[in-house]
Amino acid sequence: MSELKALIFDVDGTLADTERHGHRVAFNRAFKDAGLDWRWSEERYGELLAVTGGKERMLRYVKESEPAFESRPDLEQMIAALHRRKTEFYVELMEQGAIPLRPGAERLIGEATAAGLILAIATTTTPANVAALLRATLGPDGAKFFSVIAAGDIVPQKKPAPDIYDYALAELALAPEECLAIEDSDNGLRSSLGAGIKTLVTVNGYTRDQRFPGAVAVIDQLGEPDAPATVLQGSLENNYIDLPELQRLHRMTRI
Ligand code: XBP
Ligand code: MG
Repeated sequence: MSELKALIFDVDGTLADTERHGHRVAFNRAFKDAGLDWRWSEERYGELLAVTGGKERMLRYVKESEPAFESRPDLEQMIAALHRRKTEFYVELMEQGAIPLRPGAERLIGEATAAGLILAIATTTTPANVAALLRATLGPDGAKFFSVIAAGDIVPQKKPAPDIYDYALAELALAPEECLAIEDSDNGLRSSLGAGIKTLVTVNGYTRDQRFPGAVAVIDQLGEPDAPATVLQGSLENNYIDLPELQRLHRMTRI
């Protein structure tokens, strides 16, 4: 049994609840800014989250809901331009402090760092978005907590493919058995398990009803001593996630 050496965090939905009031709002602002009458409601966005990656999500939306745009010869450039603008709006929202970290995230980052664990990020979102969130929530050099930030288009295939976790493992020079991933979605879990990494799932409003076969546990939040987590699958010894709990989950459970 390998010792736990690194925690690999997903970002969207895991470190922070960024989708509903962050990414979705930024997409809608970019659409409006470009003179498009596309508008993604909270409910529609929940369906579109089945597709990871902002550009890929917009393409799916065009296919499903705006077929007139599908035949445009410049569709790819149009989507790329919308996505650049969306990233600007998203970074702006983060700079305004629109989205806090989820309960327990900052405490766990501090505890793990103090104990000498390596921290990394494996996310589908654009690197600028991660940087802006970490700056806004953990301070101007919030990124310093993470030895590796694997994000966005650096790999051929986004989650649920394992590529981004494989990339993070290679950068960390660690074996999957030495790591534990923290994810919030079925696509994220498939990605981390695909890379052979044991995974704890913390659900949110968009992912609560998904299924998580193979997760070491599923909880509603990392929790705090005075704000206990609810266990949805598996069991915890404590009622919030701290380092001993993560080490126990990593030791006890097989994929
Ligand atoms: C996050 C995503 C991303 C964000 C938008 O998934 O799917 O597409 O919604 O980011 P995960 P971009 O949490 O599984 O990594 O628009 O920058 O792609
Ligand atoms: Mg996620």
